[in-house]
Amino acid sequence: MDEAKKRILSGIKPSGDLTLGSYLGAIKNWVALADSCDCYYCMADMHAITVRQDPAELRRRTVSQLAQNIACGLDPKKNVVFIQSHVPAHAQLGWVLDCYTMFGELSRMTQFKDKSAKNADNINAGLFTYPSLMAADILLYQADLVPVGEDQKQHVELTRDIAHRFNTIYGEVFKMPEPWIPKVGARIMSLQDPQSKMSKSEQDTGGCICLMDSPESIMRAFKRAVTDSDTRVCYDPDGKKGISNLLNIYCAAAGITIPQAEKEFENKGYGAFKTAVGEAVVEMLRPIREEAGKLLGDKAYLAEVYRDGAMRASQTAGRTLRKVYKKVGFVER
Ligand code: AQP
Repeated sequence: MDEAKKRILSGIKPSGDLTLGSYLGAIKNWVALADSCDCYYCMADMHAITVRQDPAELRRRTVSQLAQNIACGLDPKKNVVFIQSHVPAHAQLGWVLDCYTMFGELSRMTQFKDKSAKNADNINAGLFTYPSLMAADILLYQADLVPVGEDQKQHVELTRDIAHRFNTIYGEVFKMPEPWIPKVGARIMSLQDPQSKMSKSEQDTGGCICLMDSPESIMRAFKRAVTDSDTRVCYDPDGKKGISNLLNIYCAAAGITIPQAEKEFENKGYGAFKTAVGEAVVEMLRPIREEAGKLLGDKAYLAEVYRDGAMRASQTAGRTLRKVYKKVGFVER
């Protein structure tokens, strides 16, 4: 490893098929960091089971997520790409950190409150301690930066609090990580409910675009996107949430700024604008869908990638775990 390079850790849980939010908020930025940083990315299947999953679907989505990551440009030779459950150190450090995370801290997490409200019949302990497992994911790799969308910032802040608490007792064991939030695409909203985040576990609402969706279905979703009764295409995240979300998506897909997009659609009305956003997204996702489709036909290659990733991730993670076990007083085997 090049010592001068910053270390990155991030992950996505295969709780649904990857969305435009996963791409713009996370994967697109991971790809951009590959040359300048030392990167670790996981398919966070252990986090996914905090909500009930169909086992066959979870397996399918985990491998499909790997194929889509590679199709998005994430080179598994330059990056360590692995499946979280293949590296037992995540669960092992997760338990230790549970013992250094306070009940009150976990109770304040917005995601826990949201998910508990949505899964009232299954408010399990894993859903509650999700942030300490996420802290383990990050701290195992001594990450400097954690690229996340806005919604995950609170969890990275809690990771820092846990690391600080542990380091204060035992000395400098963990590197202090910083959240890295993209300037564009940090919060892509649902096309049907622009007050809520576009989420992969809510795919039957019509508000979600998946990376593997057909061009026809993408166009249909954009044409039906909720806007407002005005006709002006202008950025106003408080007053015009739907249009502002579409502008964010358009700018990310077309690689232009908000003022440039506003100028382009001056006096053009919502119909033309929605069609243009749909077309820009179709073109952005077309090569990803085609390449992922090809990769999914080569299961042996994908297995080779995740096995190699698990081996490389385990080496780094094992070093931190051994240090932690020693510090807390576990007897060496
Ligand atoms: N809509 C979004 N806009 C911007 N960034 C997003 N991310 C997710 N949705 C958006 C970012 O993608 C990364 C992976 O997220 P995750 O799968 O670990 O968790 P999540 O944020 O809970 O994702 P979902 O899609 O909302 O999953 P479900 O429906 O299962 O809860 C993170 O960096 C996240 O910020």
